[in-house]
Amino acid sequence: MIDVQCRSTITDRFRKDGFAIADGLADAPLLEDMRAVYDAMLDGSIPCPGTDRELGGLTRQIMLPHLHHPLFARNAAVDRAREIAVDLIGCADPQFFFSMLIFKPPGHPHETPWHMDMAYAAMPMTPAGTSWPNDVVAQFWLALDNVDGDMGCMQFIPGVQDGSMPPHHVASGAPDDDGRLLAIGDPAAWLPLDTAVKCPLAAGSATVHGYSTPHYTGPNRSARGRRAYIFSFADMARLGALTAR
Ligand SMILES: O=C(O)CCC(=O)C(=O)O
Repeated sequence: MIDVQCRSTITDRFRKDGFAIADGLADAPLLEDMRAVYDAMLDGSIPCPGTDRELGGLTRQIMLPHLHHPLFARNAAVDRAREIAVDLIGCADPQFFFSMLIFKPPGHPHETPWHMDMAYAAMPMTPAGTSWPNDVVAQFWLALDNVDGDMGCMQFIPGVQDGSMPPHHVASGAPDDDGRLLAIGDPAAWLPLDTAVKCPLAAGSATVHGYSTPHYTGPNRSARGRRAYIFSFADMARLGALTAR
C-alpha cells in the first residue's frame, strides 16, 4: 500500500505540472527479478515474437512484455502504480492499457524527441490542435537502473499539459508502421524548453505523466545500459469516447 500522504503529493504535482515522481515502486528483490527477465528478453532467451522491434528503426523497444512473461503482467510495482492511478485519473478501476521496454545501451546516440503520447492515438498521428484531458492516461516510466541526465532520464515541460496538441511529424520510420517515432516538429516554437525538468531516478522509482504532457529522453552517454519498463493505466470509457470522435 502507498500511504495516503504520498498519494496526494503525487496527485497534486501531476495536476499542476502534468507529471510526478513515484519513489520506490519496486524493491530490491523485485528489481533483481525484473532485470533478469528484461535481460533475457533483450538477448532472446525469452523470445518476444512480433513485439520486439526498434522504435523508429533506432532504439530497441519490446512492446507488451506482459504477453511474454507473467512478471511484467502482475507485480508489486504495477499494483502500487494502480493505486496511484486511481487518484490520478479519477477512476475506481483503471485498466492496464499498455506496456513496453525501451532499452538504451551504453553510448546509444539517439534521443527520444519531444512528443506527447496522445499523438500516437491515430495513424500516422493525432491531428494538431486536438485537445484532450491529460488525466485520461497515467503512464509510469520505471527505472530498472539508477538513471540521470547523461543516461537519458525522462524530461518534462511542467504546466503546459492543458493546451492543444502542437503539430507532430514522423521523425523516423514509415508513417504506416506502428513502430514509427513521432516528434513535435519545432519544439522550441511550441514549448518553453528552458523550463524542462530532468528527472533522475533511483532504480525502482518511476516518473508518471499524462497523455498530453510533453516529454523527451536524451542519448545514453554513459557506459551503463538504461533499462526502462514503461506501463500505463487508462480510464478506458473516457479514452474510448475521445478516440472515437
Ligand atoms: O524511454 C524513452 O526513451 C521514451 C519513453 C517515452 O516516451 C514514454 O514513456 O512515453
